[in-house]
Amino acid sequence: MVKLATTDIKTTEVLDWEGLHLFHFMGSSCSQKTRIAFAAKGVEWESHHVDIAHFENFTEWFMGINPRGLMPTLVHDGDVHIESNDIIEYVDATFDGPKLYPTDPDEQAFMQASMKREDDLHLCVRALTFRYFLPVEMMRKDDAAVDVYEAEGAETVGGEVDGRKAIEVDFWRKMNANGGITDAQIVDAAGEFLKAFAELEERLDGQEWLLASGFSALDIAWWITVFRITSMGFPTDRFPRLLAWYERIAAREDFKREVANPPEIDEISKAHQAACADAGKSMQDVIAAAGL
Ligand SMILES: N[C@@H](CCC(=O)N[C@@H](CS)C(=O)NCC(=O)O)C(=O)O
Repeated sequence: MVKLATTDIKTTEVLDWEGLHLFHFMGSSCSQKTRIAFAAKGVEWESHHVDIAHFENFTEWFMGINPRGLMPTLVHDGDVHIESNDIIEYVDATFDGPKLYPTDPDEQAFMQASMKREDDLHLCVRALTFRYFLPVEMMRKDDAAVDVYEAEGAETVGGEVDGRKAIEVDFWRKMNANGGITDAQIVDAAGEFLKAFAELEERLDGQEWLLASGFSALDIAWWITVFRITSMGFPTDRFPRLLAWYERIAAREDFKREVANPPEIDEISKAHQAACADAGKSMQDVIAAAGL
């Protein structure tokens, strides 16, 4: 689990905070995951909404509590935890309520590996999102904002020199240099998800949830990814068991509530996807042109 060392934290006022504080952004998939998990757990938390569309995560204050500048971030009784899957695991272990992590050692090992697989694909989710969710001019981080991001925050996470921010900076700068997310990035990301979804499809053979023992944080984490990319046109229907699992969960109010967009954003998003399709560049068009 990724807990910050005191030396990583430049915004020291949070060291005195009591209770459970979640820094999150409405439309961030990783934030959605944690909010769904917290509701499933039944924990009370104080909300700190950070508007990443207006670079509020790049400010000195926020970078002072998360040197990676990413959502979500948890402050619990003065300790700072980052990384969505780790935050869920920490809250599951710390609070009463329905268990979201398994007790069986084989399931624990599988879950750890599968949560890492899901997290490792985050930049692929991001590539698809930044191309297909909204027009590039609404999504891009201009170079001046990236300069601020690069300059702020500690260089360490958990007391160790951290390379994550450099990966993020590279993503944003490449996106600016290329005028958006390229077809090649879409093909790479979609190819990764075709492989990952085939694994999930196999996992769901003969069982209702990703763990045989029942609903868990693994279903929450993967569902958010499946939701995000399916809603932008990824061909999840190539995987019938995964699609059925996805639709069953999609009908739940606790999931629907956390992934709902404001109607005006939904409208722009739909119009953007329609414009991509009109130009012969929908996600499915780009994938098909690459023979996937
Ligand atoms: N591995 C991290 C990924 C966190 C992440 O990349 N969060 C996105 C939102 S889903 C973010 O904060 N992006 C920053 C930005 O768009 O400026 C986690 O699971 O928490």
